Amino acid sequence: MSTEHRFGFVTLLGRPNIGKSTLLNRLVGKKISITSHRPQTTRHRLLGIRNDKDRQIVFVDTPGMHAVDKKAQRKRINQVINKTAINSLEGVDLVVFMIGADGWREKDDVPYRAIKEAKIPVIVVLNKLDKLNSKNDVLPIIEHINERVDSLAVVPISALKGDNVEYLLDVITEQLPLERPGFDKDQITDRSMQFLVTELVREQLFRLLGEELPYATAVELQRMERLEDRMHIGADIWVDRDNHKGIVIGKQGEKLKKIGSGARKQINQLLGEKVHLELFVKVRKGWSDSQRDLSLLGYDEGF
Ligand SMILES: Nc1nc2c(ncn2[C@@H]2O[C@H](COP(=O)(O)OP(=O)(O)OP(=O)(O)O)[C@@H](O)[C@H]2O)c(=O)[nH]1
Ligand SMILES: [Mg+2]
Repeated sequence: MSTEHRFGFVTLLGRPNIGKSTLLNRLVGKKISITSHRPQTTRHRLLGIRNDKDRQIVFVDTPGMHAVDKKAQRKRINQVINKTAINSLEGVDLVVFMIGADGWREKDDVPYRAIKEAKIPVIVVLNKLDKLNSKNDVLPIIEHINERVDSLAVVPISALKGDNVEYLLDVITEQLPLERPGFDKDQITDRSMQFLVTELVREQLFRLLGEELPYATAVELQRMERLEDRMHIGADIWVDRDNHKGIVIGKQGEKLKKIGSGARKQINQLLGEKVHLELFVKVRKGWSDSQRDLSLLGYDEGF
């Protein structure tokens, strides 16, 4: 192993929906974190490991940090989500603070406060550069951010299209210590296939269900086993109320079929083989406020 090898931990932090998980997948080169057009898609801390010959960078995806109003605060899951994000700043070498390429929003104050308190070196990433009419529009924004945030660099990118992501990787690498890899070089995440499978089902719920319903759902894996030549997967979709069940299933089961086929495609890709997937909808009242249920779903690790 060359002595020039760099290794370190880098947390991705920012408000919900800014593109943290999209960037994580882009950096790792494989889809391991779910994404959707809705805020608060990510609920767990998840590691994505970028491996190259002379560097290993462990990226930490986090739930979007947000101000929780009094009503939402009552739900234990909302407290857990923000806390998970804050805890992900502990012991890392660097934080990538993500904001929009169109400039600072009030909502960026919440993650920024946590970053300042943590006293970790910061790189600011201005994401969704592709949404600007002209890339030059980002120049005054960079200037503004430079005045506002004490950071090592401000890097505009498009996580979705991949623009400038290789450059970002180089800027990050320079800041990491000269150290040998901390993980096997073929490892890309700390999460099990079982976990990733349940997340891919949850991704479809976030993409296909309307309004508040995705926030009232969770997914629990029931089985994942090879029978003859096929991987058979069974999972329960938890809903909070009786009337949610019918909505998730849809008229003549149409909605659930769509959720199932969307998830199956993604799982096929993840596992590199065709799987058999069965989904059941179960009413589990009050799960998002129950310590026991949240623990079962793994939402309280890292406390
Ligand atoms: N146009 C454009 N859209 C993007 C870009 N990056 C992410 N998105 C979109 O923004 C939405 C949110 O992306 P996510 O990666 O799920 O955002 P997140 O920050 O992980 O969100 P939470 O997990 O809810 O905190 C998705 O619809 C993405 O496709 C980008 O560079 N350009
Ligand atoms: Mg996310």
